[in-house]
Amino acid sequence: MFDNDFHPAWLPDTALRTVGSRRLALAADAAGAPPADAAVLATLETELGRATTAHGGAVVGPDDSPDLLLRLTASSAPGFRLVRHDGRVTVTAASPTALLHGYFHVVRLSVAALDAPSTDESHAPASALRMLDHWDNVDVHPVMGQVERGYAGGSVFYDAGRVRTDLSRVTAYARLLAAVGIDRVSINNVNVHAREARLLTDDLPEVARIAAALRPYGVRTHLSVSFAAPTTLGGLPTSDPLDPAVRDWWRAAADKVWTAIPDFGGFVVKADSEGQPGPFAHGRDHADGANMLAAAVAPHEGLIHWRAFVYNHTQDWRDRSTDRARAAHDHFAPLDGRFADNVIVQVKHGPMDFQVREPVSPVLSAMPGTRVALELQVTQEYTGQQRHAVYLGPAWSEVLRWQPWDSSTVRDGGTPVTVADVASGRGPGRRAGGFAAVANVGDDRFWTGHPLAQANLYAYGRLTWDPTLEPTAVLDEWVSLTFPDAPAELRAAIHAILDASWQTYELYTAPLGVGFMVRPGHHYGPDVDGYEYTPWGTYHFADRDGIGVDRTRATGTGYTGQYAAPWRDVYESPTTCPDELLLFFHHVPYGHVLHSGKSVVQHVYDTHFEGVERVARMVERWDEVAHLVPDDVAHRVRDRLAEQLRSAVEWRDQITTYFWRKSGVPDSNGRRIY
Ligand code: GCV
Repeated sequence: MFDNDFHPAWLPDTALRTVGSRRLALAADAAGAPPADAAVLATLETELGRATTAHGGAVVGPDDSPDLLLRLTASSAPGFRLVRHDGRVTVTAASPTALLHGYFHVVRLSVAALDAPSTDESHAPASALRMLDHWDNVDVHPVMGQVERGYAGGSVFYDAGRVRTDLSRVTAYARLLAAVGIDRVSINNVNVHAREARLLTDDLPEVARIAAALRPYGVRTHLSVSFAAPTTLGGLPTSDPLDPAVRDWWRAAADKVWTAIPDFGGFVVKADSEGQPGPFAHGRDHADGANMLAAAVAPHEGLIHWRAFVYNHTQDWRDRSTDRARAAHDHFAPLDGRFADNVIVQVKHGPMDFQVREPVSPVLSAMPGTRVALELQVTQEYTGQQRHAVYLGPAWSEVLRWQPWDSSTVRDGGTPVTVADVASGRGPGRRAGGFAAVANVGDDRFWTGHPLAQANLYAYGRLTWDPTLEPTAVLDEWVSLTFPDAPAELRAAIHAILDASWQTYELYTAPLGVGFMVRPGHHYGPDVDGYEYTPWGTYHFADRDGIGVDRTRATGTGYTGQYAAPWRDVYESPTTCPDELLLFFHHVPYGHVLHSGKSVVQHVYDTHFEGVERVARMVERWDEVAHLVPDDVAHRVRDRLAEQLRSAVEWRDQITTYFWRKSGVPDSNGRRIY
């Protein structure tokens, strides 16, 4: 159901109160600007009018003593500059989109931006590329529904097999994204089914309509394409990337796309992965495939986001030598240096698949001669599906701050290189690949199903703009904007519920980095052996004596060898491996003693009981403050928390029972296990 009476998320009119009560001015000449720039300048005018009309301020001329002046300047600097002097704030930027980001920065800081002491600050994003990938299908897919791994209703773009007639909500979405600095959106599923493939050709005018709805807020459109399109859409006998006719087909297809959408961003490709076509079928490698597409889009300065999520999904579970965790590195690291400059290899943050706890993917540090993007998952596929309150900011922050090398690998300024630096082009190697993430919105009234899941989308934007931000401070920003008059007790309760919610989820689900243990297919709720005898390569190898995957060089799959020092050695030994990743790297007896001093099995019992207790406290905290938010928010959150508690109990009972039955080791605290 399409609810056009949607929640304002972090931009309710009350969030504009401070800015809107002032004298605001825009100094920019739209005459002669390219259409995309002119569209954003028109938006800025609209935004200033909207804020001042609602809150009693005025839009004035640049020379009429405005309190806030937004000025477009000629400069090559990215981002925007904010100067506060003599009680006036001037924001300057070289592009209308950066100026818009600067305006929303002032909205976010409110009084702190307008009424503080004099300052002169420059604000630029860590990377120029901050993208959201929608896994939206045009048609409702018989198994995956309209949005693959979508937990917020239908698509904001499509309905009943076509692009929506009314795209006003897409523009409202772009506004929310602009307020957190996201400026690229890929609008269809990376699993490109027949209906969606046609977006590239027959339905291009419809894609142009979506691009027109996103453009006013400076958001550029990208498309996922099928590598087999020359055959399936073009009728060619092959899609071999080295075939001249295939190259011509893609060149012509790209020309048409950019004719229809001059500011189009580029293509996203999932190739040779989970049944999607790719270069392997033609005896070519992924550099051959990506570079062929790169050549087609290069005349338009387009980008190819080529996903590194390539592994064997038809593995024999009996075969313990094949390790899915190794696959991306095995396929891509040897290709380093061969990708064209406009190819970005997009790498999931962990080697498996967005589990609640994984080590950081070794691919991110293995390709210094390649533009590499970090891929996160905002949609909560494996983290409670937006029925559980799980704030992912802290999880992403850990990944962004992780240092793939020892402290001798430094960036300018001498600080050790982090994953965020690698994605931002500040690591060893060449240019930035930036950030991408799977989106979590749908046509739900609250955008995200669970109203508190809005905070994840907000945090993705803010943390990829500035990866050094503290996730709890980002959450605080979200609360201030979303609930502008939040009393201290509401703010405290939301922090109490969300700050450590990622760790809470980890406590009651798969332990110590072992991953999965979810119900196959939909991936919700516990099913400890659900994936154990399947072809998907996601095993925990529990037997009567122990559990975990031996990924060591000494006796296991050798995966630890894909890391640079010091991690290759830290992970190699159970003595130095961090507890939270122990079962990812090692098969250990149930009695193995963790750094915490507890045995593995007792840790499993204790964490699962504690996890449920924590969720019970989350429910209580919400009940105490629910009267402080609008009724619809109060009820939706209450319903979701009730489901989270039910589900956490189920997880606890299945996991503790499983470990008790396998190991025969009783809980030293004598709690009820079945
Ligand atoms: C779009 C996981 C998900 C799939 C998804 C895939 C991917 O396997 O379960 O639904 O497919 O990741 O990232 O391509």
